[in-house]
This record gives sequence, structure tokens and C-alpha cells, in this order.
Amino acid sequence: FDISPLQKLRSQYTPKIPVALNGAWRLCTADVPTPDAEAKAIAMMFPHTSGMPRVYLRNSETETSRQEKPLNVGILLSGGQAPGGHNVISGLFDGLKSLHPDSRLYGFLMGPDGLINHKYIELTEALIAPYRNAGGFDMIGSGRTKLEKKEQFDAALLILKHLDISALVIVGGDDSNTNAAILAEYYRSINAGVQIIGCPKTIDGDLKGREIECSFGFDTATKLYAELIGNVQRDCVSAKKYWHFIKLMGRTASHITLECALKCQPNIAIISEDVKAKDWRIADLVEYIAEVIAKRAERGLMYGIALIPEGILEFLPSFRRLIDELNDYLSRPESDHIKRLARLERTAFVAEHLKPENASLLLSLPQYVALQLLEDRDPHGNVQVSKIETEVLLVELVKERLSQMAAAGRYQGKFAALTHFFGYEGRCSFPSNFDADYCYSLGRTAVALISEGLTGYMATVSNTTHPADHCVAGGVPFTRLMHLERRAGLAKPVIRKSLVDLQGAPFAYFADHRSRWESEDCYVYPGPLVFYGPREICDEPTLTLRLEIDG
Ligand code: FBP
Repeated sequence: FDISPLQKLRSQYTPKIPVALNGAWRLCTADVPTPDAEAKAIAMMFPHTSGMPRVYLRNSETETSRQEKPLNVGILLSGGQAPGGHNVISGLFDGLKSLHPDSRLYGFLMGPDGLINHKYIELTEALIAPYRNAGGFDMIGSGRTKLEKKEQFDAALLILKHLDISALVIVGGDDSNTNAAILAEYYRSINAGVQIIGCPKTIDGDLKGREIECSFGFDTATKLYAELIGNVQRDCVSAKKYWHFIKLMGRTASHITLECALKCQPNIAIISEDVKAKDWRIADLVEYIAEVIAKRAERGLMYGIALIPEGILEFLPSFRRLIDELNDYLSRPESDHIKRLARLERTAFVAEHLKPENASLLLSLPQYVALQLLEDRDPHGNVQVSKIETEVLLVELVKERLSQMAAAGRYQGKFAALTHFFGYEGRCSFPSNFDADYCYSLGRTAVALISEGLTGYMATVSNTTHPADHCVAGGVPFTRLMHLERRAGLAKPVIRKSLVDLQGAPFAYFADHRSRWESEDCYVYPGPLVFYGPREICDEPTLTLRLEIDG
């Protein structure tokens, strides 16, 4: 009874992979585009790892992909969990063993910390077997330490050399892969003899663009949230008595909320990027929600579903200014004093040190929200949006607005609201077939890039709306994913975080339909993640991908 029947069965699932990874491959290169001014500036900062071509793997009848000598490779998982991480590891392991049976794979424990502090395990078939196609990152753990300083790179090199590791695979989001790019450049510049390959991970779905179709984990997490939302919708329409305000994880970008809206067709879905484009203040947001509630109440519908992205507050200009000033103030040593104050005294104390406009917003917030803004910070001092109860705050503000509307004779309905937060429960689910296949393919692709001697590349698998064997494995130089961002007054090269594109097909579809979804009940019930059965249920990619790629 120690292993669930599903885990037992799933461990036997054979992920589907691009045809080139099934046998021998040959490496094809695409032309390097002429750099624009920004790319030239980035190239100056990455002299050893820029100007490299995008590469693709094609299957080859003539070449052999076996290695004469075994390869030792290391892997670390960085940042938040995302379904499929274990499959990147198993793909990497199987790929290495198929190149040479004596190849070895080492897993650094708890993310970058394991690399810097030399904590690792050798990953063997016996160890990996129970984790095949299973969720979580618990085989080796993950962490949020930033790998960005020369001392850390040098400490890492000691253990890499000790274990005779010639390549390190870093599985992470935009920040972790930005640091992977810096590490690749540094190791190249000192001829360290260690290649760096990245893999695109995050349920948030914000590591994507022209060169990367999606980050892994987004498919599973959104399927899981959509199942839950669908179930709440059915409960809602059965009882017809509650408004459900559901906050969804996803940090800054609203990709998760948009995908769940496309899948479930709720009455309201707030897309932060849209709110920003409209230059809404919090009062506008509350007004919009209250108007939808009133519109439905006029038709006798005193219930509904509202999806709220967890990053919404950061997109409201006044909150953005407050958060920026708080980030700055709380990073100063003198702010340490607040830890010695009673919790209820903290807000007033901090307000005294802020600009009047920011102070008055902070003081106007319910105490629990103000404290969440002050206390729940990540290791880099930033607000942890997943910890702020935005859904509760919005319910309170909407309730207040509806009473004002009722007093003015503009609203006669009842408003009973329930709040939910769907976040952590989506990050470690058994990966969907899509993520299981995608991640295993990424692991196998990483091995191919390593054996071709490449460094400073992110492994990619594209054509993902097609059956897995038609997908194309390849790699894109990190520097091709970068742009310059002003941070602390300096132009810093970082991998671009992709927000919801308001001109893109997924948002356009949502915008075309939202007014009908607001007033009518158009709920769709996606049902649970299904692993066995017809392809259109089991292997279905996200609607975001379908609309983006197939139109
Ligand atoms: P990554 O970007 O590292 O993949 O993390 C995603 C995420 O799940 C966000 O959606 C969420 O805001 C955050 O992690 C929560 O962080 P933590 O796990 O540290 O509480």
C-alpha cells in the first residue's frame, strides 16, 4: 500500500518522443540573424556564448549517436515545483545511458544550494524508477537560491571537477536560466570544460516566446485548476446562491488565469495585463466586477464565478508604486526595527517612512493585507503575491460597492461570496501526458546537445500541438532569449518574462466571448486529468498553445 496503484501504473508509461531522439540524430543549424542594437549590446556582455546558431535535431540513417567515452552530467532543479521535473531527469538518465552505459548522472540536492555546498547523489535506475512520470521535485528537491556570484560559480566548479562532470543541466524559469547563461559564459571564458544547458520550467507559463513554445508544468497545472474550477462552477449553478472568487497562481503573468478562462468560460476572469492596458485603478476593477454582478442579478442570477490572477495588485499603478517603495524600504537595514514591534503597530510605523500617497494606501488596506505586504517576502525581498489574499480583499470591496449601488437604487440583488485559492495543489500533480512526454523529450534533447559539445543553450521541443513523434527537438542559445532591462539604473541582460499578449489569439478569443460569459451561464466542465483513453482527452495540449500555434 506504500505506492498508489496509479503511481505504479504511471511508472510504466513510456513517454512519446520526437522521432530524431529515437535513434541516431544529426545536428542541423539555422542561420544566425543579423543582430540589432540590443542584440549587439548583449553580445558584448556574452562574448563567448553569443552569435551561436539555433539548432535542430533531425533523425539520421547514417550517423551513430553513441559516445566512445562515458559522460558524467549533473542536474539541478531551481525555483517552484512544476509537474514533469522528474521526467526531465529520467529522460536525461536514459539518454546518457543510451550514449554509453557507463555514463553517470548526479543530482544536486535542494537546487543551487546543493551545487554550491557540494550536496549531491548519484542517480541510478533503482532510484529513478519510482519517480518516472510522477509529480513533484522530491527526488532531489529544489530551492530558490540565486546562482549569480563568481564565488558560487567557483565553488560549484570544484565539485563538478571532483565528479568529472562535463555538463550541468539547470532546470528553471526565466531568472534561473538567466543565471545559467551567465554561468555558461563564465565557464567558457575560463575554459572550465563544463557545458551548461537549460530546460524551461514553470507552471506560470511565462517562459515562452518565438523560440520556446511553452514551459513545462503549465499544461498540467492548468488542467488541474480547470478541473477544480469546473467542479465549483457545477456546484455554483446547482445551488445558485454563491459568488465564488477564485484566485489562481501564476505570479506576475496571467497566462494561467487566461487558460483556465478559455477552458471553463467563467463569468469573470481578470487578466492583469488587460487591467494595466486600461490603466484601471482598484476602484475601476471593483466597479467592473460589481457591474457584472448587478447585470446578472437583474436577470435573477445571484451567483457566479470570478477568476483572479494572483499578480493583479502589481498591475494597479497605485499598488505598484506602494510595492516598489516597500521593496526599497524593507531592503534597508533600518527597517529591521519593525520585527521588534507588535504586529499591529507595524503598518503605522512603516507608513511613517513612505511617501504620503503610498502611506495612505497602505493605511487604507485591511490590516491582514497590509501585513501580508510587509511580512511575506521572498528571499530577494520581493512581495510574495501568492500570499496576499487578494480574493478576500476584492470580495470586501465589491460588497461595499454593491451596498452603495443598492443605496442609490441601482442594485437589488443578494451577494453571498466564497473565496478559494488554487495554487500549490497544481504544482506537483502527476504530469499530464503532454508534460510527461514534453519533459522526457527535454531531458533526451539536453543529452543530445551535450554530446554535440554545445554550451549556453536552452533545450527546446517545438511543434507541440502535434503528436509527440512529430515534435522537433533542438536548442536555442540563451543569449537569443535575452533583452536589456533597466535594473537599479543599469541595463541588465535578462531572459524576457513573457506576459499575456493582448494582441495574441488566446486573449483575442477571450475578449470576443467574455461579454456573453458574463451575463449567461456558459460554463464548461473540463473534468479530471486523464492519462489513459482517447488521444483528444489524454494528449490534448492547452488551448493557449492551440490558439497561438494553430490559430
Ligand atoms: P517558479 O517561477 O519558480 O516556477 O515558481 C512559480 C510559483 O508557483 C508562482 O506561481 C508562485 O507565485 C510562486 O512560485 C510561489 O513561490 P513559493 O513556492 O516560494 O511559495
